Amino acid sequence: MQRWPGKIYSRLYGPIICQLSKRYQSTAAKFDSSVLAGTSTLDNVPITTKLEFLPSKAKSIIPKYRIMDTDGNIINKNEMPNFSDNQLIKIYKDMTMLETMDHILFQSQRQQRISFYMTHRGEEATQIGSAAALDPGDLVYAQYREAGILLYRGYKLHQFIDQCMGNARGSCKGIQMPIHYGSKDLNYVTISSTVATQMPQAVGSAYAYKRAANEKCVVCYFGDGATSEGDAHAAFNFAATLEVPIIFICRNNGYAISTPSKDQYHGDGIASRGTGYGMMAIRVDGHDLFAVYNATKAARQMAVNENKPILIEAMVDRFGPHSTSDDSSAYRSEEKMQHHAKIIDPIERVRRYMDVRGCWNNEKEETWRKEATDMVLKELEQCEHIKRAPITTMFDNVFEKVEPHLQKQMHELIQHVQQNHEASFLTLLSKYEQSYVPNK
Ligand SMILES: Cc1ncc(C[n+]2csc(CCOP(=O)(O)OP(=O)(O)O)c2C)c(N)n1
Ligand SMILES: [Mg+2]
Repeated sequence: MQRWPGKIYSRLYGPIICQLSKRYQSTAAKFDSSVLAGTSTLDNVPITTKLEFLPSKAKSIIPKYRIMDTDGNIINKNEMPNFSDNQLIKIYKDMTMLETMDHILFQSQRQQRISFYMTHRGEEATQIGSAAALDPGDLVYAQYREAGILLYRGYKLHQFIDQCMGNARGSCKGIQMPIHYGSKDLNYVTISSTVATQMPQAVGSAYAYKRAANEKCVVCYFGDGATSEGDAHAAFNFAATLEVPIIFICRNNGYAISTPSKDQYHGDGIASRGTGYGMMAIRVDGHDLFAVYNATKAARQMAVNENKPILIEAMVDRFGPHSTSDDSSAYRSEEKMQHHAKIIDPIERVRRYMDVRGCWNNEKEETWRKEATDMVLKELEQCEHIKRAPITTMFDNVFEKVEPHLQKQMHELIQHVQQNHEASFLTLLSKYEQSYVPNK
């Protein structure tokens, strides 16, 4: 039975549709009726006389796409990307450099040289594999556990360490917590660790890219935990309805800090949500460098050529704790995790493949590992000698200029500093550029 006779329907909705389509035309997002094929509308829903609810679970679990097994053997040679030896070596060096940097910076937090850190161990293939498939001009919005993309794009070791130390050379000048990297030159938006806020922002940028028709896309990384935030829903829905060139890459590592994914969702993970929003989706083995690369490459092509949002769910394991503030042994068996990690290690897998291919060997491995450690340790020591930005830096960049009420606060702060003569305070002050030496 048709609810609204055609005439009434068009009298009621005609002007609205007309206005909407005018608005669409005025914003470059031309209305295309084929977009709605497979989308239910008031007119096209078929009738059934059978009282039947859709099941809460799909009949089968979505498989994960993999082309390299855990021993580094290529199980589908037709799908193997065509990397040169040099490309592979660059990728492998970036994966292992990330591991080295993680190890040393994690330890340096324990030595109180930096205040906080998050490691990427276990997730290297998802990051470097996707980064390798993107164009350097594609805009990245990351969550916080994605330094591998910056490393692949050429962010320098001292830039990571300066930011973590919060020194005057760091991109945030000590105003942000460690690991909140950002680089305009490398098209990597500064991290905001308020979970999922990057997601709707990324869609906004993707809409701007669509309007600019610049043949680039936006790539938005997030964790499984982030998808429980309202912002994730807003982002997915706007991306699908506005048809924007964006790749959503979910790193599903099974935990949001200590909360396991069974407390985050009861459906088939994140990939299953694609269809609900009208987005293409794929689940990949996030420990398989080549599978992640292929999925991202294909997603990029669709995003850029067809203005489509694509969802990739990478199944990964976070080998270490959530951050230096976490003790993961409190909620999972570390023994089991480390045993599992040995089997699925994404770095070992690439290394085994390269050994067989003949472009890597034990000798090269030993030399490179030593070189990588020396490079990080040397930079760490040098970065430590750089002073912190003046304390008044905290008032910069809050507004376009330092507003009168902030100027007042700034003068009060300087006065306070100049009146404090305690020895421990003076030692602390000496670590800052322009220390506002106390008045005698
Ligand atoms: C809005 C908000 N709520 C809570 C937090 C605290 N928090 C920081 S990370 C995190 C877990 C996020 O988990 P997930 O998205 O799966 O990323 P993962 O750490 O596993 O990479 C939480 C709850 C936050 N930063 N922001
Ligand atoms: Mg997680």
